[in-house]
Amino acid sequence: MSDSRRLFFALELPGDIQQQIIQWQATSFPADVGRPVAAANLHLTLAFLGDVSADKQQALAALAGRIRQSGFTLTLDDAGQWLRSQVLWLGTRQPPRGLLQLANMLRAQAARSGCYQSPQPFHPHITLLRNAAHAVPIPPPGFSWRVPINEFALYASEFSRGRTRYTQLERWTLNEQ
Ligand code: 3AM
Repeated sequence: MSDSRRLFFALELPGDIQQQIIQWQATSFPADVGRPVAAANLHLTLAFLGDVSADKQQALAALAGRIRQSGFTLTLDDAGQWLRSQVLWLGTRQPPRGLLQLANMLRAQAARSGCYQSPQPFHPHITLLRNAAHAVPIPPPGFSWRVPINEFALYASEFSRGRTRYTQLERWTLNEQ
């Protein structure tokens, strides 16, 4: 039996923001536009690791634990659609430096540990709808959620009985001490 799991590093969103995002999504798009991501699964991916063995998971977690940087505020004030990946997303017009620094560090650590990293630049986003194959009008963002980010986490992605579930495995606080 394989001991590898599909892993990724991501930012978790506070529960109240998750609920507000779901509400905005439900009132802004027709129900048949795509498959909504469940509130508890809303996250911002920092680095996708792919299928990772238990040993490599431990090594990557140890590296992540050595990251020293401050928290930051994420302002969610943008939304869009990528037809190629059929994703409708929420994002930020101005990614804070801390977010880019954290994602770059985790992606570099993953690459050095042998996890394939896409050559595509990092586009911070929160996926709201999947299988959104047809272009839909995106209402002008009548929102601007400011989300304080003080930690990041390692997640496992599991697919069973037709559902994807993300399980938080470990988390780290962002502070420079
Ligand atoms: O929810 P988002 O889109 O931010 O798209 C997948 C999801 O991110 C992404 O990893 C997150 C957790 O599943 N993902 C899945 N396969 C991927 C791949 N081969 C991938 N990202 C990059 N390369």
